[in-house]
Amino acid sequence: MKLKKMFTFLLFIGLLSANAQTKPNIVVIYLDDLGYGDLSAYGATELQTPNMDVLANDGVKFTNGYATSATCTPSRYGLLTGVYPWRNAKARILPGSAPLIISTKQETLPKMLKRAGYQTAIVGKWHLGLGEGNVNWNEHITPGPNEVGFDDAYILAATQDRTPTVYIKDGYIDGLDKNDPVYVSYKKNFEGEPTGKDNPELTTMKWHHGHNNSIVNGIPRIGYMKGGEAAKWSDVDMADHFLEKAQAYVKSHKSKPFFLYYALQQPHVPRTPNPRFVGKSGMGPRGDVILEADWCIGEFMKTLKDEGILENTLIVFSSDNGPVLQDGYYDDAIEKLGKHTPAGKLRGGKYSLFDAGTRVPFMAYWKGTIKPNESDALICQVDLLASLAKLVDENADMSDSENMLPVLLGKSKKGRKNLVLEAGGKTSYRTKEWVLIPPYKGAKMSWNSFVETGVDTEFQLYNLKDDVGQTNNLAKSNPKMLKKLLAEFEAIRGKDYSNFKK
Ligand code: NG6
Ligand code: CA
Repeated sequence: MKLKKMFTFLLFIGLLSANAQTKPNIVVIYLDDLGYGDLSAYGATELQTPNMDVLANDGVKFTNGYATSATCTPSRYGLLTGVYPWRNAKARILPGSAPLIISTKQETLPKMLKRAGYQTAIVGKWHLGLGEGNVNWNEHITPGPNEVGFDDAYILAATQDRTPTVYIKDGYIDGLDKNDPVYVSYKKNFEGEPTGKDNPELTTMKWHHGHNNSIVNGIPRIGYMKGGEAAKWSDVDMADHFLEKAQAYVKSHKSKPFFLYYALQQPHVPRTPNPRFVGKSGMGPRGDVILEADWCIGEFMKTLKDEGILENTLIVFSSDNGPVLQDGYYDDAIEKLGKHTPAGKLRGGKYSLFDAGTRVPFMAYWKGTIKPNESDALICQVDLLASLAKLVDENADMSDSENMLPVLLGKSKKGRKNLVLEAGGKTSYRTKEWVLIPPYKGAKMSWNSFVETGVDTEFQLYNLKDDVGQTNNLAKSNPKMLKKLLAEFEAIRGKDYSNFKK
């Protein structure tokens, strides 16, 4: 009798662990400002990205994969909530002192996966705000990632070029010395603290636009900060630091299904390659940090393999917005670019309503399950919520997210019918073939004067099938299509979308 009980118990445990293995781990690898043409798998010839290429060439490589926005905060909002960022007026590039813009009551990707039994974690860039305003950085900083679904969070609060320049672990500044408290302000400097503007002699990186407030590690930042000496990050070690955290997480959580959002900081400014990568690309720091990110991804994949979980892990790779060269510092990104085309054949870049603003590298890799495949299906990061919910057999409170699981896994090429994309608060409409950009008031070039924003006071209509570079405006010659697309766009977006009235 006893033996029989023991046997039943063992069978039960066996079933439990078998069940655990039916749910794959899910990793989202998310880069910052990596362009459609920055990977060799997407046609770059001047840069080699062998590890990212594995994900593209041995997984599904999407050629019509989109971020929801041409900047960071809104894109990350769309990715994590399944809601178009233009529905939330607060989803704009945030200062490091901004409050959390995801409601703690809102559905999120990690919350959904938690309900499905997943362990959830973020390592890397957050940039969705923290706290409820007037954060005391020396106490528990909340709400933040932990309150919107992440069991574990090891983050940089905003961007590498913004204060506070410290890591935050589950709501507490990592390595903070209580006797040297951290103060942050985006309004005024703290008395006696040097700034990039007044103390250029203390800087090792030269600012060219903004980026002239507090100086940390010789780099002038956006935003002021005082204190927290021991907790300040080392810029050149940031990539290694996040990689180590991501690897450690995988090792310590591999016995149960996990969701890891690994949000690398490259190639956003300030570009600070570790000395191991300096000069490796011949393209200056921007190329060097892309190679560094590629190496990190290779090392991370090795960990998955060594831990025996590579074949039970779905990896989705993408970038939060398109590429930019000079974005706040003089760092040779333009001077040393050579023949490299970060946007590939696309027009525009970060900040742009043209396609390079939001069309980004997008791959899904799952060794042994996904067959290598190139897909031109229209898919967006906002779809991960619904698609992954389907994968793990969980309900999700969906808004703009569409179930693209068969597309994600390469079993179907029937993508979305349409998308409403955002740049600088302005929106455009994309179908499989067409792009409609309605008229807006505003600058034709971005603040750094290097990127076309796509803003015009005339309607723009492009057929991407024959004109991927968006040079031939068909708005006047094809009024029928213009009318049709405008009606479809307004049905989703509403009529009150433009700041421009004729
Ligand atoms: C802009 C910054 C830019 C970059 C960007 C955020 C200026 C003039 N420009 O406001 O350098 O930090 O914000 O980039 O300050 S993002 O990828 O996080 O959206
Ligand atoms: Ca970005």
